Amino acid sequence: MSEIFKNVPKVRYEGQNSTNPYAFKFYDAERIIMGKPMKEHLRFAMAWWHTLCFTGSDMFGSPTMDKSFGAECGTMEHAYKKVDAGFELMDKLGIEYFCFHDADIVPQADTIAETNRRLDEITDYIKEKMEKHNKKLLWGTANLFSSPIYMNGAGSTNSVDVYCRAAGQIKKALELTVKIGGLGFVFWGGREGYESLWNTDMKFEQENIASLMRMAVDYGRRIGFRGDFYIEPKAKEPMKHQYDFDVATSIAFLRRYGLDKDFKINIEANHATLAGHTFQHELRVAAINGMLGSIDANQGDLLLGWDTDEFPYNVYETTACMYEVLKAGGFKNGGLNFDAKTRRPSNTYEDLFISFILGMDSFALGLINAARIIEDGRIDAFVKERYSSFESELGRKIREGKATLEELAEYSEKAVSVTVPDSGRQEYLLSVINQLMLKG
Ligand code: XUL
Ligand code: CO
Repeated sequence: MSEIFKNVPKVRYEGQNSTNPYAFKFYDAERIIMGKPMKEHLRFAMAWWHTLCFTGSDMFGSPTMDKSFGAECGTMEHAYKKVDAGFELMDKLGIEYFCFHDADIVPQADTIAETNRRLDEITDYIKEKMEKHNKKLLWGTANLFSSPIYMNGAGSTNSVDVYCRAAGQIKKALELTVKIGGLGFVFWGGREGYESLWNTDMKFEQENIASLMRMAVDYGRRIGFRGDFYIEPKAKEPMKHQYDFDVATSIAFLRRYGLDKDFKINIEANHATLAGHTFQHELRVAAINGMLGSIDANQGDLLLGWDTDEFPYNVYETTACMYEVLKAGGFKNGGLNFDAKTRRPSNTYEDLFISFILGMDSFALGLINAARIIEDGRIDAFVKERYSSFESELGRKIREGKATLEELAEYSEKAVSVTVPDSGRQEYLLSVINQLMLKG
């Protein structure tokens, strides 16, 4: 099979002083950090859609990138070429996982039967390549947002026919995920929301979404899917308001409908900022609820109110992210999926590789920094000390849920005086983080 990215060599770790654009400066796959190789902490994944399908078109302009890989777009030959390109890219970058939507991997046919046949055919080929190249599927998903039939949503649609079509697509995507040993299955509710409450029955729609997820879990478990289901929260875009607004909202939804044992959360950095949260906030909310599943690694632009899906370069953000991941005990089935695309004017294959190198190095640095912050211990010690007044007998009683309001009031009345709590010392802590992250 002929090489597609001829100008790009195998990318290797060369260290911080390398000036080779096709080398990792920080990502050293086998380097041990807190007892585990970097690659096992980070579990990088390639997103099929942005990497192999996205051609740079936007609301105002046509494609700027060639993703034909030498075949005519919209043909099965093209679908095969995308597989070849994807595996070459993963090999050259040392990426072991990938993620896909059903619609990413084959052109849609006129009938469902033919589309499904094409999906079977291409996943035979993908499976063969996975075995040969030692790659794994981090998660699969069904695209329930691009087709016009989903304009009012999939699980939240007002049309029972559309709802059944969505069910059929989920069924097939689950079967494909199981066929190639996927570790996860994502629900991103791109159209599960509303444009106007004046035409919307919110309760009805949310119950239907939950039923669809319940049916997916039942079927998935029946056909041998042992991985995690994920909700990927997003506040808005394309809909004005999306039901899976943020991590807290999604967890409340999962618990309300009894789905929280099968689902975890797939947190995307840019979605966090669209919800008005930091990435770290979303990770923390998931972690403290035991729901931190997987991550869509990208970065938004805070000056823009939409989903720019940039390759991450903000090392403060990647450090905070990896700190949360390490503190939560690392990934189990999840990983870091680059749900990221090169900017429209960065339109060459070379830009594509360099973008991945940027993202992988940024997360490698984040991991190194996070481990250093944990090993240094000052931050953790400070936080522990900050709450130490609750180590008293009364404090412990409160934490164990054994105290009453009356006894606390009585204690308070007897206490000599209540003083202002100790300083939060935020600036000091930030200077510790700078000191650990940025060596002069
Ligand atoms: C859209 C988005 C999706 C999901 C999968 O913002 O993040 O690509 O990750 O459907
Ligand atoms: Co995403």
